[in-house]
Amino acid sequence: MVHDLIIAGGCVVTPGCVAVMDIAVSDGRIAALGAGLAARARIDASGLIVTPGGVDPHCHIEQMSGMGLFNADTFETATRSAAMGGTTSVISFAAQAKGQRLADAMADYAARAARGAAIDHAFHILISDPDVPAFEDDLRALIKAGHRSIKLFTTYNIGLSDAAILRVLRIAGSEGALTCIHAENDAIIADARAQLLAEGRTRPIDHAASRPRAAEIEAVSRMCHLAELAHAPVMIFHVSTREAIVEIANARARGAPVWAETCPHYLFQTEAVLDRPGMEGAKWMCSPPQRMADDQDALWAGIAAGHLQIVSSDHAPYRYDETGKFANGFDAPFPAIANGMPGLEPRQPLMFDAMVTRGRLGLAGFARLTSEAPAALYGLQGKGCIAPGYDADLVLWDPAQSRTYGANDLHDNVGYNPWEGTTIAGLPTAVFLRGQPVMRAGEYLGQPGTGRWIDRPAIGTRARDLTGTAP
Ligand code: DUC
Ligand code: ZN
Ligand code: ZN
Repeated sequence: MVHDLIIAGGCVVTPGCVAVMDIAVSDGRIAALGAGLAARARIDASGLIVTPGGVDPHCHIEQMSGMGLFNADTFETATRSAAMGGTTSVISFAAQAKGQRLADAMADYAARAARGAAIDHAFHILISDPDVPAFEDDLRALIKAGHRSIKLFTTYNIGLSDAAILRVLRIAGSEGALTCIHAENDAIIADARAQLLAEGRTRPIDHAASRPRAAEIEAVSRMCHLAELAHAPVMIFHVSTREAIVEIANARARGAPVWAETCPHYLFQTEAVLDRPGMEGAKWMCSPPQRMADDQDALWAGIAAGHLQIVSSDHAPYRYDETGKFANGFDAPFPAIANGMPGLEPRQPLMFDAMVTRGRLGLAGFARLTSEAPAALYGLQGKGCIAPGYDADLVLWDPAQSRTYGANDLHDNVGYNPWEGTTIAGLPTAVFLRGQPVMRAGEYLGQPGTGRWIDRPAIGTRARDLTGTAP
């Protein structure tokens, strides 16, 4: 058989092995792996590493924040940036405004993504108001239609009560959806914030003290118990502390249906980034905040032990100007500064540098953490693996190339790079989405509107065991 394309002679990361082989692509899918395959076009990948396209299951795109501020990125700019870094699938949020029907929120986000996205995408149903008309009917219908993940908060002005969370978990569990949770204790945060403000401590570095470790630890523990009680799977978002990992590990050991992710800014940054001169620390403000070196060690150990299964970006883009971080003034106190930073583009290069170039858990671990596990756990059909039948979402990496990030060299719409000055070794040199190049040699080749919505007939938490599989 003559295929459309062969990517020849790369070191290919498949679920079973890492070996030099050819990848044959036909009709946008991986048709065969092996040697001596025939095709109409051929790309020489010798000396390169070929991994599955990155799957980023936690990014905020064209979304209104809890503070009522719109993201800096559109679907067009965010997915351009993702593709440039080697990510070919994203899950962002269909965020329900208070009083809005869930079905209307989903229709709005889906239409905007269909127009703008250049890579494939799905949505978490973000619940901010479970008291709207037809809430339960809409939620069940959306899950049945393939939107198989939900997002909720225990804090911010859209945090849900434990009773509401339990109600959502019961629906999600019975319909087959995974519930993602931003887990921080709202009362602990409010108390810490009030004390800091009373002492006149308002700078970006004070944001760290305003989200005490106990806030995460307590809420993670509580959410694990609610998941266990409701027999409903949960994904704990952006774990940052050593103690929260212990809570997750203990819950999993009890058999609770709990999964968890962390993000590059918790693995590679500490709260010291918030203590830059003047207001500059605002660039790195996110919640939970970056922690300590000891927490970084615990996160890596938690990944190695299988307690954490995913590294996402939590891309939450706000410009360092009056449209974003300083929408409430250039001297705004920390509670009035938007939380979040860009991360879609650097996630894969940062993780490749740490895991492959520096050897922390290796190539198989990199592919599993950043592609295979998120695709499997969120049920993204045809994504996350280099194997026959899967979409030909592929990244070619040159392990011999390196770069140092500059001040504004990402392809999003944020205007600053929180990784400025960081050197990464091992760079993506070509990225393919369903067999079509979306980046080659640093040139963006994607097209807005060509990304497709990814159907999710079932979530994969029970289908595959991705835990405890450290190499
Ligand atoms: N924290 C969140 O919970 N969401 C977006 C960004 C952030 O820092
Ligand atoms: Zn969050
Ligand atoms: Zn987030």
